[in-house]
Amino acid sequence: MSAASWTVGRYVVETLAANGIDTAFGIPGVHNIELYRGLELARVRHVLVRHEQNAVFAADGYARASGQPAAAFVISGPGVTNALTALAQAWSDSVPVLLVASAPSRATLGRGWGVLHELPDQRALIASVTAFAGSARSDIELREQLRAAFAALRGARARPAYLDIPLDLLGEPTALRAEVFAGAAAIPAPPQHMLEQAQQLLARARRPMFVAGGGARAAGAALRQLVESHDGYLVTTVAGKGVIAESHPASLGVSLPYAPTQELVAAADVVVAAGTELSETDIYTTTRLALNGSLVRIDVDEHKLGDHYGASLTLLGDAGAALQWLASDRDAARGSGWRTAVGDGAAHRARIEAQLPANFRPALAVLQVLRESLPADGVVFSDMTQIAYLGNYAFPAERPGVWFHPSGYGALGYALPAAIGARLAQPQRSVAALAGDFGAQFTLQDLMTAVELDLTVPFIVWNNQALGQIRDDMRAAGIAPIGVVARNPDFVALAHACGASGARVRDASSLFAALRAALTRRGPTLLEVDATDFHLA
Ligand SMILES: Cc1ncc(C[n+]2csc(CCOP(=O)(O)OP(=O)(O)O)c2C)c(N)n1
Ligand SMILES: [Mg+2]
Repeated sequence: MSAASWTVGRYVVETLAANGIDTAFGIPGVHNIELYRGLELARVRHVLVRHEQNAVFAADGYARASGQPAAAFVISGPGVTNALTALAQAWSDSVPVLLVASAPSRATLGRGWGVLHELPDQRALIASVTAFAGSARSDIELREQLRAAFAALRGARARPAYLDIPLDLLGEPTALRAEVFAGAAAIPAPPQHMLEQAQQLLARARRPMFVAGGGARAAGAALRQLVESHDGYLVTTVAGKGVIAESHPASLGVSLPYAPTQELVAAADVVVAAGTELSETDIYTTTRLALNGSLVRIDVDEHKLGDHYGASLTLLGDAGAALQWLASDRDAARGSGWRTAVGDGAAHRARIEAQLPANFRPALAVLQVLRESLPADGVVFSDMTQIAYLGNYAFPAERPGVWFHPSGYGALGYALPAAIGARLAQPQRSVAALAGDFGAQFTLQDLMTAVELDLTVPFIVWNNQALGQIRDDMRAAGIAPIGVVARNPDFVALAHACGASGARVRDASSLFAALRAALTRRGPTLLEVDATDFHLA
């Protein structure tokens, strides 16, 4: 096709490519085929998935692993509604995913004529889980919406964006050409006078505690200096996992859900919470941490600063820049003596681990084997399963970006498609998926995508023959366990039927050997771990 006859569909793809998007996960349909016209010419790779939810989960994994926005292409109506759960997951965890959908033709929109794939208001359905949702009626409007979508994806708090384009518009010729939209402006540090107030609070602190979330992921060096010079502690959320090595003496790891850490946070006289929502899913067991000291919030999201915590001091701006400023105050190196008196991270973790029930040991062993079999920069994508709730804390992370979990929204089925996306984003890194026996079945069909693309992805299925957490919760609540035991497929045979490798393992040394082999084999390997009869050696 000559440049003179670009369609709007091609213009969209060329614009995505010009702005750094090199992969689109999707499923074509008659409504959006015009998006596919330009895919090859625009150097954008298309990855055909087996369900639109998985297109967005894969784009999410791509974005989390690479830090770059990723795209998903879906059709109007069912393509959009299928994608909605995964988009909500990306919203909840602040992941920059762009969903591009078709819409029925302009003349029919909102009229209720019952055209194919009709929704009363497709854009409205999506708008609440995106930072920008546009529905274009002309190429000129589309151009402004693309600009706005990229601004949202690259915003201070990166979040999903959505565009829908009527199918008749997608096929129209346009004189527009791809352009590179201006990059996001650097996020400013909080105002100087606020930083100085935080500095003074910290200078007087006797028992300082730092809490780091995803917004502080890039601030490891500053956080390390701060906890060292103040003899304080650092605890992270899952999104901040590994921001400083979890073996560092000041690190309490991802332990906010555990009583010993909640007690330590309550005993702190200054708590600096940087780039974290401090939400229920960061803490569990409660929606609000008990605090007795002063709370300093640092966040790019103004809304978080005014939430139910009622912070003593709120710093609006980039958490990394703020922490760097605070850490550069060399005179502040006074050493409060708190950590020296109370004990370091390792001693604290020993207290947590002493409280874990004995039946957690097999899961702990599997997490340890996973750590040992993966290279230092290997990545794990986990699902909503008991072993992952434990792994949020217990999987050892010596750097950020090696353990991902669908924390905020908690959507089952996340792990496998997200791992596929991550492996495509970073083919030089080892990527594994970890799911429970029930959650695995939500998105298992995308094993075929990994087979088709020869993706080396070990897929560990933690098979406890139950919806384990729900069963345990029912028992604890005195409810007869109903709907929590499901008949499973023969996972290994199913893997083989898909053309994947597969094996069943029930001891740590076989798991280690199987994982090492899976990490070098072309194509995916499903490893079913027998959780009800697992041997630690
Ligand atoms: C989409 C969705 N539906 C339902 C749930 C509720 N839920 C959370 S965990 C779970 C059971 C998962 O079972 P399994 O994957 O076997 O993990 P286990 O708890 O046994 O380790 C369910 C139904 C959810 N989180 N997401
Ligand atoms: Mg289970």
